[in-house]
Amino acid sequence: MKIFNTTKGILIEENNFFYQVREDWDRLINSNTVYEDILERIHSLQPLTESESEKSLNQLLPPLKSQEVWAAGVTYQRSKAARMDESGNAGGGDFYDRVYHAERPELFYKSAPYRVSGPGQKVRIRKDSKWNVPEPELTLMISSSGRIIGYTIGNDMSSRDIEGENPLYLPQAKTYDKSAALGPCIYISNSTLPEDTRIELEIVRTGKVVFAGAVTIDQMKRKFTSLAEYLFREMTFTHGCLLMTGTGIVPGNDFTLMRDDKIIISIEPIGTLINFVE
Ligand code: DO4
Ligand code: MG
Repeated sequence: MKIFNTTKGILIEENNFFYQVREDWDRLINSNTVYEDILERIHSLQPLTESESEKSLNQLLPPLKSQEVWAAGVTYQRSKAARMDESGNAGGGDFYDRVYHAERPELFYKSAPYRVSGPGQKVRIRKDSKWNVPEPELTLMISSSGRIIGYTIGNDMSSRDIEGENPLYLPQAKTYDKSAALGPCIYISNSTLPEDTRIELEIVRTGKVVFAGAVTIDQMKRKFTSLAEYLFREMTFTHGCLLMTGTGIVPGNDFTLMRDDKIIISIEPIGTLINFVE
């Protein structure tokens, strides 16, 4: 089942049929039984026509309302290697190696909901940065009781020169207007995602693919449940929250994003998130 947030309200896709649900996003999404709750409700609803659902799907919003966005870092070997490389001169390399092997994960605040870009919207690179990449990340939707109830796709836009200069600059490298993109929906199922779930990234510049990469989630060092457990240890999330789980795809050191680049992130069965660089 997929739950889309649109300018016209909430849209549910189940078995290739689309339904409009009149409900507040925060109330609908923040339930450990959201899958069962919705199944029960849509039985009494009339599916939308093809043109009605197409119209709503053209007006997608990021799949959140009051939820904060958090992120985990250095959860894949590739991320560890890239950070150690970029921060070598600042003496920060060792921190990344240590956090990769430590029991406690790296967790950081990524975005307030109003700074998040949705499907088709612009993401930004900072004006005071010269080295920027998208980070394609499987993102967990977690209920206020700490339970993982669904998945979406996240882009954790990052300024590599700023975080590489000094690890203490991480919040500036990671958190600024339109530095987070999420979508296209919250995917909900009563089973967990298969180990061989692939995260794919493609970056297109003036019609040409200038970077492509992929990783499977079994390459991740940590368990999703453990990340959620650490996040909820000393914090309450009244409306639940979203947690990006780290990147396993980092372009080579000679790559930086440019204005108008198209960033395409796909994770089946969730879908594809497309954004453009402002
Ligand atoms: O520690 C720096 C950030 C790591 C990160 O965002 C990632 O691994 O995805
Ligand atoms: Mg990241």
